[in-house]
Amino acid sequence: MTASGLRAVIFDVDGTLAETERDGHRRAFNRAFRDHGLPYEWGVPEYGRLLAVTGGRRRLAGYLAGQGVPDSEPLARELHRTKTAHYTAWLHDGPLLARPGVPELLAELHERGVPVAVATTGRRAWVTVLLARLFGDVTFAAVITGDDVSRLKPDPEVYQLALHELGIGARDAVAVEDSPPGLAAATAAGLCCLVVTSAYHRHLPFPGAAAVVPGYQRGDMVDSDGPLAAGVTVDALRRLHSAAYSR
Ligand code: XBP
Ligand code: MG
Repeated sequence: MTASGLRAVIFDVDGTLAETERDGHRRAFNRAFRDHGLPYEWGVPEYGRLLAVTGGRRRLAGYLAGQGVPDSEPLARELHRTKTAHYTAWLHDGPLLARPGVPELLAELHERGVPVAVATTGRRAWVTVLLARLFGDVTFAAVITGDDVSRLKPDPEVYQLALHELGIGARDAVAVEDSPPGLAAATAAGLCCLVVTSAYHRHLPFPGAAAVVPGYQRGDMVDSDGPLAAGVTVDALRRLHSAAYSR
């Protein structure tokens, strides 16, 4: 069976569209701990390990349970509410940038008539703020967030919903992810997935990825003969997509 062509590109948000974890989410979690009078502070390497659990509230609940907090769910819920408020404020005013090459890629996808969508475990309250601030002139054909699913990545639900909203099949799209749980979610949904590694996930294995690159731009590429040698362009995504189905 051959692919029917590239009909959409579905992007993860954290780590993929912008480097948000270390200075955005992590600091917002730490401010929430302080606001609630708790003696916890997540350092940079420790937070990298905690990212194995997707979803801020689940991350908190697991951590609190590990600290011996009995019945950690209600406290995790409250902390997460505070964290989301801090993180949203940072998205409004903080030093937030898209990853280099992302605005150009989104513009090229628009010019070439390829719809774009978002599939993230993050909460809608801040996802919309981030998208408006960084990509205010981009129309996303679907934005699926952690509020829309009952199971977070690595479960494929968020990608299945995005495909449903786009009205296409898994073989019609490419997913772009930065992390192992994100890749697992995309491939479990049947998608061809390009991994553009982010700071926290640079040296991890990505089994099943169509390709793994450290950035979007030509200068980021290490394999000069690969399909992505000129950077992550629409043509490169099309080549990756058709190669995924011709093997
Ligand atoms: C990112 C996440 C998110 C953020 C926190 O995973 O796991 O949970 O760290 O956001 P991915 P919330 O990039 O794979 O979607 O606090 O809003 O959950
Ligand atoms: Mg991510």
